[in-house]
Amino acid sequence: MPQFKNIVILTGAGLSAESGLGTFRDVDGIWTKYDLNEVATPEGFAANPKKVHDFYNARRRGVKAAKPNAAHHALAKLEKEFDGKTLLVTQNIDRLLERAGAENIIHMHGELLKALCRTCGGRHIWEDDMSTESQCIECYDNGSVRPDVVWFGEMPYEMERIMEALEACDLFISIGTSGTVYPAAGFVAEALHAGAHTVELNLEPSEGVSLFNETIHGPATEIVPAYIETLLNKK
Ligand code: BV8
Repeated sequence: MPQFKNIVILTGAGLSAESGLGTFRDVDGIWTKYDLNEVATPEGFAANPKKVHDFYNARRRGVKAAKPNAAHHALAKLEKEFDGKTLLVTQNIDRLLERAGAENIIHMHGELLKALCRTCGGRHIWEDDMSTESQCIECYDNGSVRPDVVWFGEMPYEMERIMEALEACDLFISIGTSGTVYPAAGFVAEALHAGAHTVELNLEPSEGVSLFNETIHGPATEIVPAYIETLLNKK
């Protein structure tokens, strides 16, 4: 395997599955229990903000109780020990990569432990339940805050920085994502176009599996630490 110098890693809900956080499209996934149009779109929030707050309050409690698993820790170790550049681009809205010690992370779909104020545009840490009466801690407007997550139909965060990183990378690793949600699902094609080696680490083949040079299937807590060991031990 060649010596890589610039790694971009995309992660999805499968990375946090073994920490007890639900995935979306697996057999008992979140979107089998909730209609995403009602709880993960601006229109759904406008129609019934209480329903959306209840949905995210339950997930926020789960995120706070969850612990990083061996895959999160392996990614933090890669970031520390790899003698090149690494960028973690996560679709997940938990903070398990940070809690495992990773630092260079882009939360392209936002963060559940942050609030976004629709009045002043302020973003700040928010770890408690949120409601239609919650007050923005910056402008003190009541009822103006929403979870700082990217809903369907909204532009993911830091897309320019992500595209630049994909153009410059020589290794693209996709972990725990079904490859169904765009623009994230299109990143592997960008990396391939940039000449990167592409690797899928997932429980089962994703929708984009044919675009990966290398695919390893199994639970993240087993295949991610093993793959990262090979990367770090490569001479
Ligand atoms: C955009 C955040 C444009 C909140 C999420 C019609 C109208 C509007 C838009 C569209 C449309 N048609 C298509 C679109 C685009 C749309 C889209 O892609 N829709 C899909 C459904 C077709 N995308 C968007 O709307 C995006 N925005 O396009 O904006 C725009 C342009 C200009 C100006 C303004 C706007 C925004 C998408 C972001 C939506 N937000 N979530 C929240 O989390 O509640 S999406 C949601 O899906 C999560 O973020 C999640 O991370 C993401 C992707 O899912 P995965 O992470 O892949 O999870 P999934 O369950 O699917 O798969 C898990 C995988 O893990 C599986 O493969 C499984 O095998 C594996 N696994 C399970 N266990 C393990 C495991 N692997 C390893 N180990 C295990 N133990």
